[in-house]
Amino acid sequence: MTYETILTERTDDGVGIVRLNRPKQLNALNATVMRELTDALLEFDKDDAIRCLLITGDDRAFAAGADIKEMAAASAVDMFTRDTISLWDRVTKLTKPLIGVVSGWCLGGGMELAMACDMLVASESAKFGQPEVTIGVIPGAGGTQRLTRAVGKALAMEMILNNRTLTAAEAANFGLVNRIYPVESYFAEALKLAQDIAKRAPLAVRLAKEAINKAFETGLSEGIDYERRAFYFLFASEDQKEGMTAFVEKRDPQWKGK
Ligand code: DAK
Repeated sequence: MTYETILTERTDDGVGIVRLNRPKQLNALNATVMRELTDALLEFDKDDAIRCLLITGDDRAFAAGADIKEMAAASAVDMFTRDTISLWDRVTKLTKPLIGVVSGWCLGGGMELAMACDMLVASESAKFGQPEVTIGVIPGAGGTQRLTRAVGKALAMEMILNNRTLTAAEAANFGLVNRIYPVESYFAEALKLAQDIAKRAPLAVRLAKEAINKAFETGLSEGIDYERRAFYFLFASEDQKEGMTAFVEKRDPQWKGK
């Protein structure tokens, strides 16, 4: 499959990589990027050989937001009927772990895309922000909700109402980012993390991701009930037998994803 605005790559050990590729526009998310990005991620998600997904941009920008030039003249009805951002609802339902790998600008819709990932690895140069009020709108792809859950009300207010940006170190302190590395090595380190996750039992990883995400949608006892049922369900898998037998026999498990 060839794309116009993204590049895709796969490693032999189960990692699917999607790279935003509009460097001159700081990877601004136009309708084509949104469609191609979603298609590529969904394609990897249903490929049994792929166990973990990475989405990245380049050193200068993960993405500087939705494409302002494309949106500038749109009417409310245009925005409503195009509704390109709702494609992301599908991104948030991917079954495999999705790691966002961020360097440079990560703004507006770019930040919302990053927050839709399961984990974030950043370079020391990453800068996170929701600058929509500076161009007369508000975040529209989950920013007011996901950022507030991630960093709390006070900081979310400051970022969204007054364009306060976060450095990579601040984002890590607030729990938005898992790991920070120098610009020279952040991608290689993110890839190592993805390769490690790709070695884990696939069904267990999938159900663990689902259960963690439930924590954002349910009350505690409902979430714990969901977790317990998923835990019991895994005893119906060949991988649970293999994993526990391998432990007892002191060897590495061979996962089948069954
Ligand atoms: N859109 C289009 N082009 C952009 C862009 C953007 N978001 N950001 C940068 N570019 C382009 C610039 O126009 C410039 O292109 P040329 O003029 O050279 O052709 C090129 O990228 C390089 O940018 P600069 O020359 O500005 O580079 P600087 O280093 O000086 O500044 C910057 C970097 C990131 C501070 C600056 O580019 C900037 O402020 N960019 C805009 C950031 C921003 O406001 N982002 C938020 C966009 S609003 C929706 C839900 C959500 C959304 C949309 C719809 N629905 C539910 C439907 C999301 C909205 C947003 O994200």
